[in-house]
Amino acid sequence: MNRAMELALHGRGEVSPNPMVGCVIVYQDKIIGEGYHQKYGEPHAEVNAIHSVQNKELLSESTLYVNLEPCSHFGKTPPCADLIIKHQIKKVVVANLDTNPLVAGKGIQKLKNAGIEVQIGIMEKEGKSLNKRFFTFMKRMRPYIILKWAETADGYIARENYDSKWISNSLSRRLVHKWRSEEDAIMVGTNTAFYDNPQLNVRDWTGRNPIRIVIDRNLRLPAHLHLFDGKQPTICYNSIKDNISPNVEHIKIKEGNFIKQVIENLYAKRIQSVLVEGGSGLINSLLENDLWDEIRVFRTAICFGKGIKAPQIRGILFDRATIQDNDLLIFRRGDEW
Ligand code: AOF
Ligand code: ZN
Repeated sequence: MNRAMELALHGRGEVSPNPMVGCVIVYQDKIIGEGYHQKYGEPHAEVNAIHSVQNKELLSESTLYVNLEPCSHFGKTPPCADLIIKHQIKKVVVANLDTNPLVAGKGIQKLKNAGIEVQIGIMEKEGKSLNKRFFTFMKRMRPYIILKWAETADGYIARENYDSKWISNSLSRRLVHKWRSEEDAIMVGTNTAFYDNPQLNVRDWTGRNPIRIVIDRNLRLPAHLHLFDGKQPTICYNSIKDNISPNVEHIKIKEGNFIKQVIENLYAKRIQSVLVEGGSGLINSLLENDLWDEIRVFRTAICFGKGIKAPQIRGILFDRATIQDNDLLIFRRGDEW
């Protein structure tokens, strides 16, 4: 199962909004086949693993390990459960049930009905963590939301003039580029877009550029900002107009809870994860509405004395690291699964 999850990770950044799935086939304690879900819309892990087995006659005496329940539905591809049954695989070991309502236990049932021995829950926690984005998307019907900021030792994220230089260091910033490549979208508020003029792309790492999302209720942001350069798909949520132009898609939000509707719209667009890079206004409104899953904070020894207050951290410390003169602290909700 460890190997299956290792394989699954190769799909990172390519399979969303599908989960990352890997599969290993074992005959007499030897791996005879491997595969993983490589790209959204393409064959599932089990199909690739079964196809990789040279001597298909061994399958009826083999065990198949897969980190997600084999699917039972006709989606972009036919059901994996049917393929497993067709090859009369002896035993199937699964980490997590598929919470997609189209599957949700039906895959397991199909296998059992065909007389296949099924074992569920091996490395369940690791599997949930691996596919935290997919499971959150299914359970909470919204993207997995990561809040990120850098703060001084005395709790500021910027000076009064919004200058936020000298908090994070070059290595931390490079790490953020890696993070950008791992999520479907990246989101900033109006002030961050205006004062930092960020490009929100992946320059200091190798990987795919996320969709850029900016909140600009009253359309105050000037068109010359990097965000509107047309180099990446960009969405601007506002209260004024719906419009699609080559450089930016404007989406009008109705009266009511603005940020909640933004997140609902991201779900409707099947954006499975979003990295929120500030500023404090946007992050605070997400925290207040309980719309978050993970907080990643860089903390430096420098003090500003005054400025723009950092949001209040919540959650449970999940991981920490030292990156040159920054401490990196990662918090999670603690009620994920
Ligand atoms: C599996 N093995 O490798 C994956 C599964 O549109 P489709 O056909 O690609 O189906 C997508 C759904 O299938 C996805 O939402 C999830 O429930 C399941 N993904 N299942 O047996 C795989 N990637
Ligand atoms: Zn499948």
